[in-house]
Amino acid sequence: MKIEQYKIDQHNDSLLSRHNNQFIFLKEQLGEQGINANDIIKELEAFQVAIPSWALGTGGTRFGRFSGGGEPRSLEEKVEDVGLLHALNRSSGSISLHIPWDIPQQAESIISLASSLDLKFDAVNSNTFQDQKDQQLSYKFGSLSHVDASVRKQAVEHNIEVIKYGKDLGSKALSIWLSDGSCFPGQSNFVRAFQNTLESLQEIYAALPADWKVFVEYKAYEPNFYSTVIQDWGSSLLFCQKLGPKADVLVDLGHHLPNANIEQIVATLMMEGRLAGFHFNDSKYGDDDLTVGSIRPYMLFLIFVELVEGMKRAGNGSESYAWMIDASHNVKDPLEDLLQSVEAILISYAQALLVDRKKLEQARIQNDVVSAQQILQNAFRTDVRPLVRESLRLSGGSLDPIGLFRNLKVRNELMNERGKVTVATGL
Ligand SMILES: [Mn+2]
Repeated sequence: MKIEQYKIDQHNDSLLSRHNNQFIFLKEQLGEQGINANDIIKELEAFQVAIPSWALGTGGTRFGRFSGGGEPRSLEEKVEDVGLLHALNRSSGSISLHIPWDIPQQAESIISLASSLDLKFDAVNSNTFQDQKDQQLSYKFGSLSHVDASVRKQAVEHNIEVIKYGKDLGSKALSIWLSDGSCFPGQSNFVRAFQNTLESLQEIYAALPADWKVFVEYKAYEPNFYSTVIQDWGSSLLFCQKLGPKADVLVDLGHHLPNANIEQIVATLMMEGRLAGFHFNDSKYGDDDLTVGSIRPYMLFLIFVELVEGMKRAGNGSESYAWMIDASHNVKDPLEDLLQSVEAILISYAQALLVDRKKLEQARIQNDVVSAQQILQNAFRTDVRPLVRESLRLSGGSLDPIGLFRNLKVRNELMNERGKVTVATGL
């Protein structure tokens, strides 16, 4: 299924006068504060968030999974789904593949399908957190850190194979999330596990093409419950520093211990020029993988305040980082959930762009704590949705992506095409 541009335009026409009123009102209000709405809209239009191939079907928990209908059954259908999202919001212009769940049989035909939908291939993800059918050695007790060199070798070779698939598709990065660790005290030698992992990563690093990067993602716990080899940003950064300039730290919002100050982590990594990008999601307790901005929107805003600051300091545009949604959908339509997540990201980004940085810096120098808080909260409490809608409209997207998704009965159409009982490959 493909959404025709005229359907988007027709829908926008029906919403346009209401939108214009709201947008013009906000533009004037911002103008009075010396903020040019058009500058912010330009930044929003440029912001692209990758969609992972594993987020297009219903997720699940260890207690079960309640599949919806019309889920993509193949890599082609996953690419088509991301195409639907991108047509609606013009902000989801790339797909991040997971190997071996999404091995492209013919790179050329997948590339041409993707480019017909205006999509690129983002970072490719390796998988050594589960065993595959016909796999020779098991990852039950680890992969890149394993005590047995032959298991490590197998895991290294898998990552190198993933790079090859990514190269064929035009990806520029390998993303590694390592589940290695231990469940019980005494089970693992921390230092040996670190050193084994470093050696394995060095071999993978050596296989990177010249213009590639490797993203090292950390996670505090789960599936291992006592220790994880790459458990926090510090160990991730340590690996990256030892590997070299092509390795950067990937931050996944849900991969921290409760109440971690993630915005400060972001600031530090950007100061060091070692932030690869972000996996967005939200959580209440652990790695809940909920819709972005659904639980802690103020935290997301504070993170964006640091991201904007870091980008400005480095002179980078948003395209210099890898932004991705890493969420799971247990009770929502996956595509509607992803549209909500992208909208939440754009809202937080827009709010962060409103922050008066000169005034904030002044308040800090004067130890004017009240003003500092007020400057941030004034931005956070501004309803920036008209700016986000205007940016979607100007780039050819829908003023109301979820409304149009429902109007066009996209899910019904997908169920007719693919069947009511389908299970997305991979999960
Ligand atoms: Mn992640």
